[in-house]
Amino acid sequence: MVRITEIHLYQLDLPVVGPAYRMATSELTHLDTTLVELVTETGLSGFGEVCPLGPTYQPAHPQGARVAIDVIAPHLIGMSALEPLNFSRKMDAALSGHAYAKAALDIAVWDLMGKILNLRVCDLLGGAVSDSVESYCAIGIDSPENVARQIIEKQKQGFRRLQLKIGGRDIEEDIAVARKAFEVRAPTTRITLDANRSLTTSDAVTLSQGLRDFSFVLEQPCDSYEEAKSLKGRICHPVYLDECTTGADVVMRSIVEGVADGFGMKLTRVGGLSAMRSIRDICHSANRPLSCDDSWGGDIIAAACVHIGATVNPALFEGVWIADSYISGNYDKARPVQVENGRIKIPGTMGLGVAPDKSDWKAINVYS
Ligand code: 0XW
Ligand code: MG
Repeated sequence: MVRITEIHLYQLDLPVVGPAYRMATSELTHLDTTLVELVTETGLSGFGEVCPLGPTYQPAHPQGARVAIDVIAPHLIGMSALEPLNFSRKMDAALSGHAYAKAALDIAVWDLMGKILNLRVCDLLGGAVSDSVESYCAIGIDSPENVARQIIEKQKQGFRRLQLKIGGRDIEEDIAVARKAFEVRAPTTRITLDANRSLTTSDAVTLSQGLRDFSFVLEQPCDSYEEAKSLKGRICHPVYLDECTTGADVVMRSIVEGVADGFGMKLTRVGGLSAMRSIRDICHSANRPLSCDDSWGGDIIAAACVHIGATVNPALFEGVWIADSYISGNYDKARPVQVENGRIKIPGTMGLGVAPDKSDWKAINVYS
């Protein structure tokens, strides 16, 4: 058995490169990420990360992640680095809930296990379908002209799936943006309109009926699961759930009740790679498309999304979104996790494949 003997907790500031990242519920210029490093008695390290997307995207915040990790970490010292299920059970026995904080530790144990066994995380999760994954691009709240200009540019860069942020304004403005977008969309481009929970059911119906001649996915139109459920039969577009899918139980319920046609999944929302593997298999069994994303963060969370995304059935895969283009620099300058021609290569040869330079990480605590 290889035991975990130390856990290091770090914080890093991630100012948004370029204009603010604008969604219906927030406009962000700066993010705060939390990183964990699990160290074994043999000196190997596994890394994990969680970076909430500001204080209003989800019920998660950076300070909360670090306090929750502070509660959990001491209970993990001495645990095997090769038993992610027992590792998760120990976390749940130490603190109820707080999946987003536990996710960083869960991702780190998968990274560590891969390094010990000399296997990539995607191989530990069942095997990759190819050596890279498709990415998609999110275009923030903006005018019809600016959105159209960005769509043309992103299509040239090789993106085949584009997510347009809507909401937080008059629904007729969203309809105008969408109409302009459909004018410049290439035939092979798939469009998702992502409201990030901001629409009323009335506005969601108005949007769908007003754009009934266009094909697109409507992602997380309203805040709650019940509001999404009430849209059944009243809108004419497929609905993907994102923010309200807090775990495999909600994913299963939304499939059985016919509420979700697919999912925009976030690893840290559901607890990390262990939970995401279960959700992947539920979606496979129910033939539901899903993306493998996270809210924000650097190479470590990006690599985790790529590794699980690489194992998803390509017929159901909606891509991996990463924040790389909004972050200055990479944790691993030799092997950055980046989008090229609309795709992201699976990093490295073992674990997550990221060897971070920790020189500018602020150490918060060491547990041993
Ligand atoms: C497009 N994302 C994956 C990036 C931001 O974190 C928001 C999120 C979404 O789909 O809501
Ligand atoms: Mg979304």
